[in-house]
Amino acid sequence: MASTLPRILLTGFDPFGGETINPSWEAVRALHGRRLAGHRVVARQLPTEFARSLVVLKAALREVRPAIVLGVGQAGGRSRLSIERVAINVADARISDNAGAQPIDVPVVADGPAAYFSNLPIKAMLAALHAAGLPAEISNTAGTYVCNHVAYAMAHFTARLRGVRSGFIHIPFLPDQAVRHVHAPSMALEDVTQGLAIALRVVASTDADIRAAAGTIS
Ligand code: PCA
Repeated sequence: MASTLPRILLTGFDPFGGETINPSWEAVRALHGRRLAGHRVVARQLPTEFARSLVVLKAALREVRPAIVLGVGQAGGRSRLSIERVAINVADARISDNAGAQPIDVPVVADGPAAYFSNLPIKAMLAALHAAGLPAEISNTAGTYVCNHVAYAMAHFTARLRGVRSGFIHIPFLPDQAVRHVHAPSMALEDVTQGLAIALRVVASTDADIRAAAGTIS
């Protein structure tokens, strides 16, 4: 790679669950090669498959050697850019993945810790998104499908690497997907892409989070 800037590994997924596109891949590929706060963005697509997603992730981590890792995934039905606080050590698939696998109550990493908190400045990211007029939220569950699996693995694989930080953002359907999902909220690709760039700029320019309430009562 020509650039000597520290790198951001930004991942999106291929389509799954009957969709023909995955907005996460559309958004992250739009940022591939971009320079953000002194970092170079490298976008990679992960398969929506429990087993192979981690193989591709591991290879990307080895190749890119990122300082920052941000996973992005589609969360149809969510209305906001959804910054994940935590990833848990369980796979419980409601639908088969793209390879036909449907793990039920299987740990992501045998003998791994129950969960990892994101070590990105999630409240500062949230504040920057809101300041830019983009709907965003802190989410306390990334689900139990391939996204949580990848978010957990990102944290686990990078936990031993000094200075490497990782996190995950779920995004809504795009408008043309929502045409086929009555009542499902959607967000324009330009807004998602801009939101990811804003969030990454915050991550790349600060270690410290801010103190601001963004929890839920239930
Ligand atoms: N969303 C799924 C997996 C791939 C994606 O984009 C999830 O939320 O688990």
